[in-house]
Amino acid sequence: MTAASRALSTFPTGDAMTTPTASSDLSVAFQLALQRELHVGGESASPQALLRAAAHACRELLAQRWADTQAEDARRGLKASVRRVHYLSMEFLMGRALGNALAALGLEDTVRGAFTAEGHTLPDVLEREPDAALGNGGLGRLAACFLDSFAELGLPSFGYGLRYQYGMFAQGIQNGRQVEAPDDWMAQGNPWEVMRPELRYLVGFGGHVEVDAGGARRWVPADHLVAQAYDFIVPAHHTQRVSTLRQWHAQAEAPIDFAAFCRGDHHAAAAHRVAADAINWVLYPDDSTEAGRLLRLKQEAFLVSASLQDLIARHLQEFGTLEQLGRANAIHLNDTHPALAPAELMRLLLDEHGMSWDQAWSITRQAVSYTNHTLMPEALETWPVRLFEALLPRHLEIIYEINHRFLEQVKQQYPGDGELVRRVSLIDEGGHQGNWGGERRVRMASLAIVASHRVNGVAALHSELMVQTIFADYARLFPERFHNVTNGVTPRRWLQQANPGLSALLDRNIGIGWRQRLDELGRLTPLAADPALGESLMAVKRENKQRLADRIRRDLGVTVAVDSLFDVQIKRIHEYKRQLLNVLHVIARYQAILANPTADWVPRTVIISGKAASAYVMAKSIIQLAHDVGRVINSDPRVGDRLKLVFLPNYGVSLAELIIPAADLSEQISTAGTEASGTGNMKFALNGALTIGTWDGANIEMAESFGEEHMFTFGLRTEAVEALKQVGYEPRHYVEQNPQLRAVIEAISRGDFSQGDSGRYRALVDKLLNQDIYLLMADFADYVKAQERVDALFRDPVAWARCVLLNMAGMGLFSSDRTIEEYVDRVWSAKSLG
Ligand code: 4GP
Repeated sequence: MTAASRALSTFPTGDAMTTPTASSDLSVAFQLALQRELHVGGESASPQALLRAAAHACRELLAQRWADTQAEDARRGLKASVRRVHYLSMEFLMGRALGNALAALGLEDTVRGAFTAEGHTLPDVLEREPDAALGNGGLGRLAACFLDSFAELGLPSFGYGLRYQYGMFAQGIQNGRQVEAPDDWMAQGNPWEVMRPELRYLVGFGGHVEVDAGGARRWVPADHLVAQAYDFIVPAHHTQRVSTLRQWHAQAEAPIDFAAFCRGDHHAAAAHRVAADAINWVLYPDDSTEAGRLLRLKQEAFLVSASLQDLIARHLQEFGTLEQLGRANAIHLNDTHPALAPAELMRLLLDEHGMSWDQAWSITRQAVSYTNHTLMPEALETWPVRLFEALLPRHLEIIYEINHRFLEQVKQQYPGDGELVRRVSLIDEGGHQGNWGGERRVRMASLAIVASHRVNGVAALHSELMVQTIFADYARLFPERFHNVTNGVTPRRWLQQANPGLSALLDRNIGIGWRQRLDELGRLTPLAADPALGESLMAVKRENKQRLADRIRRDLGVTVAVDSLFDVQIKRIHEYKRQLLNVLHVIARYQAILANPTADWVPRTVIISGKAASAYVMAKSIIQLAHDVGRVINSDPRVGDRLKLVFLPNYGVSLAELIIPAADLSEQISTAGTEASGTGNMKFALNGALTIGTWDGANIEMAESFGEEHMFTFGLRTEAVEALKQVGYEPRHYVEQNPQLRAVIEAISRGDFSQGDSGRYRALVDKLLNQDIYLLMADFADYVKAQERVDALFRDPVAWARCVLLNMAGMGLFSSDRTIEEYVDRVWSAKSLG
């Protein structure tokens, strides 16, 4: 039995639930909703009206499933071997919902027919739905995949997040430069969410701590906000179960100051309301200002407090007392953003529910677990003690007490090691100069580790490096706490929904079992050498490429050759992910084509997409360079179809759903040891792209699964990267030694791609020549060689298709269902509590 099928038999399946005749129910609900929409909106059914009608209709059906799921989970109570999981995340990158809901409910055909009757196609309507882009990148999308697997596996669970009014910014391009605009994704409302008027909690901020006669401490906040719950329901595809994303919306306790209003001071009357709204305005307020930092900490505290109050209320309702809270509930921190949770849980248990410290701490440690998603040191959040004093004074006291008790243990275990104590303390005592002017700060990752019973990384290499580097001291203190759970992606969205052509091909050749148990893709192995299957596979790929080519022509006015090799890199723009290395290769290829135009070039279309953080100057410069280089190459008649470089703006989930099925080559080229896992790498391989990649993140486990000989690996490995840095890395040396690389750098410096403006990329080139901390210069030559191997294989379509099939055959492991199974086993199960 596979992991996933075992899970399906362990967890509730929803079999006992009433099974509505979904199609006819939906049809009726849809017609009613449509009539309502038409009545409101005028005579003809616009795609938007159809979208709203279908969403409302699905929501009705899902609401019934939600109620059944909750009732089933509540009945199970403590008898369950699986605890209810509360997944706290500041980001959920959900994307569009309608396509997924229709597929899960089995209603695509019904709705397609209804839309056709109104004169519109299903894809046309689906296209109108805005992405719910309430996340930044990998960890937010992972959280969305997890909600899907929670539902599919029937895991009792809640995802908890914030209901941001504006998601990640909308990226526009002007003269090759990124410009940011608000992403007003709810401008037309959000037909999916269900407001829960009965679920409202007060969250305090500021104020002071009082001590009563008995010595008990109590927080008296200066202000309160009301947290209002909105639910988004995520359906399973093969059972009646659903999972829930509960998002908190902040409201002022008194929406207006009526006295001020009557005085005519409308500004003052609305001040509370504006302060409350700020919590929900945007994901990641710019933290370059004090006000921005304060708002971010407030958002984190708000998410944590509302979620834990909700959990406690539910637990009390089901169990009557709190003693078993830690055994019955897992509280998972998706990175450090919700790392205040242990302090808030302690506060609630101590101050609001009168528990002793020891009991509260034991419950907290049982409940809490934490995933780290990056080794980038700048991502390890710390907050000035000063901000805590102003905003969360009681939490700060609790953190001090946790720290005191923890450091006492450390001193006992390692007497006399003051350096260790300083390093592991939850408080950075400051004193050293740095970005923060040396002030005392709370280390959120340290709090998360000390308060958790499990800490995990997201791929084997990352988990290993995590305990060897950033968390080495803690791993020495608590070796049993650290584990690995390699990421996965949901095959529902990323194969079934994004690639119906390939899904149908798989159904015909290996049956439909893979849709529930992805490891059935292994059945492709013996079929991989079948040229007829290879041909059908490439025919599906060609259709997907055509769709993307049409989109590129529509959006960018660039015509790309469908039979060229589609070489794709889509992800956040970051120096460590090395989009720049990709662009350098494109320039080298361009120069080589010009030097040798009659050679037998494999035509290539290089496609890049991704957003740069608004304050990240170098990342924005890389975007501009990609545009400059693309403009020159794409309009050079000497090159023609042999090479194109396009940058698709406004990367997001739905754009990825279009691009990934069309890729031949997946670029996963981070410096070894920097990409925690990657999940795009998995989506590409699942959709029949080969990978050119470094020995980094989950690339390694993918290569091990389908054979390293079936991946184009290149570059220094982690130990070699470290060794090179140790001996003193000199990027210039590589440029001097390699005429091809020198020519590329010189062309950029001369202004060949910037209309002679030789200053435009001076900072970028200087950084490459003098620092190059991500070792692009060192890896360039090997990267170019790997690209030549790509060309060679692409020239042989039969061999290429065979390799693609073998890649897919090895991708069964990388389902988020398997990942969640492992979380249950290693992190969330009652068993993990010992
Ligand atoms: C990302 C990592 O960069 C990526 O490698 C990983 O696959 C993903 O998390 C999910 O684990 N990290 C972030 C972040 O998104 O904000 O640190």
